[in-house]
Amino acid sequence: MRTAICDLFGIEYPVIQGGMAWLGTAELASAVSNGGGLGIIGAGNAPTSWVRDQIRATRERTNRPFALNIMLMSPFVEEIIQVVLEEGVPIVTTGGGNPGVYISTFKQAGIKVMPVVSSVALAQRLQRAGADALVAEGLESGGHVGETATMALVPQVVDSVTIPVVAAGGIGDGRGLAAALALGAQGVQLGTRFVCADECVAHANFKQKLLQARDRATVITGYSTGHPVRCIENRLARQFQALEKSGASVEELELLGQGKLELATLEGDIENGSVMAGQICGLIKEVKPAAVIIKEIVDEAEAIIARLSDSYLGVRHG
Ligand code: TUI
Repeated sequence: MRTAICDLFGIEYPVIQGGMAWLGTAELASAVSNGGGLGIIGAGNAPTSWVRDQIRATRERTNRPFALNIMLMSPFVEEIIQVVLEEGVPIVTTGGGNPGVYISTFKQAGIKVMPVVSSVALAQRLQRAGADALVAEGLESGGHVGETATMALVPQVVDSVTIPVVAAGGIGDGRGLAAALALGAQGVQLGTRFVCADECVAHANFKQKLLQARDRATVITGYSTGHPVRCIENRLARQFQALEKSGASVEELELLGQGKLELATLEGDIENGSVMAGQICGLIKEVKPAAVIIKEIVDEAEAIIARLSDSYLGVRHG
């Protein structure tokens, strides 16, 4: 299964790992890249020293292409860009904001840029600014979310630009990949599914929480802060929602959220921490190696596409 995204990034399969804060480490990114996908180190709010170490550790574990995700709400964005340039990171993805002003810096250094967008307007602006590809992320995804669902967003972004588009949000298996290709995307990005990879450093409690989750396990909190976040409903989410309902200030809400992602992902406090996860969490039944996750997604999508190509679909469904 080759698409324009495979050619653009020099990868085998059009399967990309979301650049998750705390969880997109060298272990996971290199495992995904070694499995034929594109692994992404998630810079999140981490300081530059951590980011530099992860880039070097990824290089020690793989000689295949990998990317770094820059979370644009981080206080360290400018310094992280310097690290990207110094370390010669081949591909950058961005999230949580408009990376327009930084794109020419990356392009001049020969770095490929794939911003995450949740609207047609930003997609068009970033194509004009020189982006090589885009991730169109629907509100089914975990963490920071936009307002449009993947099924509606992807074809509209695809129609509005000429560069390749990767679909994200609500994709957890080969059916999602086949559907994304049907919508005109050239690949998929999955975050939540890769949390339950063997190589992901998420605490066992965090992985277990996702394995137990069902279709309606997640909620969106933080609409009133301007940074809505999808996470598993737990004590923290309910506390956050109650505080929002009472008309709490953005400062108060942000204070409650501080440090809570690390608390859940690494310390394993899945009641008082922020268990960011997408709506596909109910699809995840097993923790397995990243390479197996990728292979199964690709094999399943290929089988579906072959079946859908059958001249009379009814024969298989009788
Ligand atoms: O970035 C994400 N997902 C994230 S970032 C994150 S870290 C975090 N930690 C604590 C609180 C909040 C976040 C967790 N999950 N996804 C990519 C994404 N980016 N989705 C939507 C956007 C986006 C939003 C606004 C992209 C651009 C944008 O631009 C606004 C503008 O200026 O037009």
